[in-house]
Amino acid sequence: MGEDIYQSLKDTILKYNNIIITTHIVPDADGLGSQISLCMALRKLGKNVHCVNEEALLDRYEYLDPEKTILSLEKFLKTHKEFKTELVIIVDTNKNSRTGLKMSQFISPFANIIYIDHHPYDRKNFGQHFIDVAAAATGQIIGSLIKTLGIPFDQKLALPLYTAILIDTNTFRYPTVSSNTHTLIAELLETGIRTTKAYNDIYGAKKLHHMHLLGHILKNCQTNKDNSIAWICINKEEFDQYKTDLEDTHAYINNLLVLEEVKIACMFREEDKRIKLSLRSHGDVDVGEIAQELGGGGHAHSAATVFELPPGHDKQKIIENSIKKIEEYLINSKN
Ligand SMILES: [Mn+2]
Repeated sequence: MGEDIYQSLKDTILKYNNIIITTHIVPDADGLGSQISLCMALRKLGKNVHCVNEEALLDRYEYLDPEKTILSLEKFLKTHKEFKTELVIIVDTNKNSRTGLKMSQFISPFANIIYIDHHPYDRKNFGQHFIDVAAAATGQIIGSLIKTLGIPFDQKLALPLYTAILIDTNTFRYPTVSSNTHTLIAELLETGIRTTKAYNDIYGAKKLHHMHLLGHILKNCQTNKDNSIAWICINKEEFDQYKTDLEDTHAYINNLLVLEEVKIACMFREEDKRIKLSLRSHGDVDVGEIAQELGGGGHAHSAATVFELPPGHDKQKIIENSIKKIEEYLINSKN
């Protein structure tokens, strides 16, 4: 994505005053950091901006949002009845439906909706979509946009973006990390944010139940015959039993990539009436392609798909079938 696209993104945004920024459901630090930083930046330009999400911000992310930019949809509708939305910006996803059931219904009627994202996109409706698949994180795109808007970084703008990139690159270890990523990181660090604190605030603030569930899940990790595929599963009952939440388990899958022979890491996570399959690789096997074959999508190193789970459906069968298909993909890609 060239500079001209940042310019047209800037031109688009500057046309409107009343703006809502949202992101995908169960948002990670990339979605949240991107919307928080963009919101604070646009407020510096005098825009009337709010971040509105399907759910309220989890306590553990509050430090990224010093101006309390994020409101749940429910709260927003109660407290901003008169807000005349002119533009909706959706970050870190390219599908309206991913913003959540209530949120996508709320957004759909608005005339001006744009997407800022780094996930591969099939280019239908292109024009409203500002996609840079080369960016390591949506936070990197937002950083470039803020620079294009001519707004200098300060610590409040920098910390959410730094954290977004940290999380989405699994601490700078994915193939999407480029010199552009590090150039931006250098500019963010020049504001004085501290790397150790930023790291510990996001990775080092887990609760004991997070550790216990992780131990339980990793203990039951399985691999196929030649150890090229490793997978873990989290059932709904386990979330309740360990008093943890979906979002807290995002990074569990990364632990599988330390296995010596592993090419593809999989995590099957039971959500409300569905199973989310997340896929990771070191980048040499394109898990985005596998996810696409299974009805989802994503990057070469990080992708996902979702299986609906009608009542009485066999979870184990979904897992077995998926592993079989992934194995077939690996065999075929060798030929
Ligand atoms: Mn992202």
